[in-house]
Amino acid sequence: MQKRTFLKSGLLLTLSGVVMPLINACKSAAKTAEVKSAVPATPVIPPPKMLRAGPFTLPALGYDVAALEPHIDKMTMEIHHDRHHNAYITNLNDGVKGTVFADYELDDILSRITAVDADKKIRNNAGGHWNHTFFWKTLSPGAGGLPQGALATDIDASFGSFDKFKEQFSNAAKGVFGSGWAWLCIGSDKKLFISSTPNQDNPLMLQIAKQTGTPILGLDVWEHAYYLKYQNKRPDYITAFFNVINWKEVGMRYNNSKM
Ligand code: MN3
Repeated sequence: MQKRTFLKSGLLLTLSGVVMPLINACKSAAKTAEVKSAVPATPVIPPPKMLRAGPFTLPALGYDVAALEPHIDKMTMEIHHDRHHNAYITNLNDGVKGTVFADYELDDILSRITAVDADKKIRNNAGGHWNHTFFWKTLSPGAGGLPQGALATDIDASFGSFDKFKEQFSNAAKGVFGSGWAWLCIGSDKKLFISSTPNQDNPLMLQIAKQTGTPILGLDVWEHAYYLKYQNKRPDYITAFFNVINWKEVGMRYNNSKM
C-alpha cells in the first residue's frame, strides 16, 4: 500500500511538475494569439493616380475676415483661418514626411487613412486642412436664404421641407459631443444624408467614417469656431450659420456629385 501511495504521489508530482506548466504554456500562447489577432493587419495602401508637387499651403479666405459680421465675427475668422487652419497645414506637412503619404494629394490621403495611424497626426491634420478649406467656401458674405434648383427639390423630397432639413441638420450639429462637424452629404446611392463626425474626421475618410459620402455642406462646431462671440451658446451660432451659407456653392457641389 505504501508503495502504491508513493507511486500515486509521484504521479501527481509528475502531473503538477510537467503537465501543468505545459497547460499553462498553451493557455498563455492562446492569449498571445488573441492579442495578436486584435491588432489590425497593416493595410495595403493603393498608390494614387497623381502625386502632389509641393507642400500643402494655406488657401486664401476669398473674402475679408470682417465680411461675415455680425453672424461670424472678425476676430474669430482671423484666428480660425490664420492660426488654426494654418496649424493643421504645418502639422500635416510635418506628419506626412517620410510616410507613404508624403507626396499624396489630400483626397487620396483621406480615402486611404485608417485608424492604424498611431498618433493620428496625419488623420487629424489632413482632416483639419480639408474641412477648413471646404468650410471657407461654404460661407459667403450677404448669403444665406434658401437653396435653389435641383438641390432645393431634393432637400424637400429627402427631408420633407427646408425647415425640417434645417432642424435635422441643426440637431446633428448640436449633438456633436465636444469637437467635430455636421455634414450634408450625397451617399454612393446618390441620396442626401445628414451626419456628424468627431474631431477633424469627415465623410471622405472611407476607412474611418461611420457614414461615407461626398460632403456638400459642413459646419465646424469646435468651440474655436464660435466661442469668442457665442461662448457656450452653440445653438445661436448654428442659427447664425444659416445666414451665411453660400447655397450657390453648395448647389454646384450637389450638381457635381450627382453626375
Ligand atoms: Mn475649425
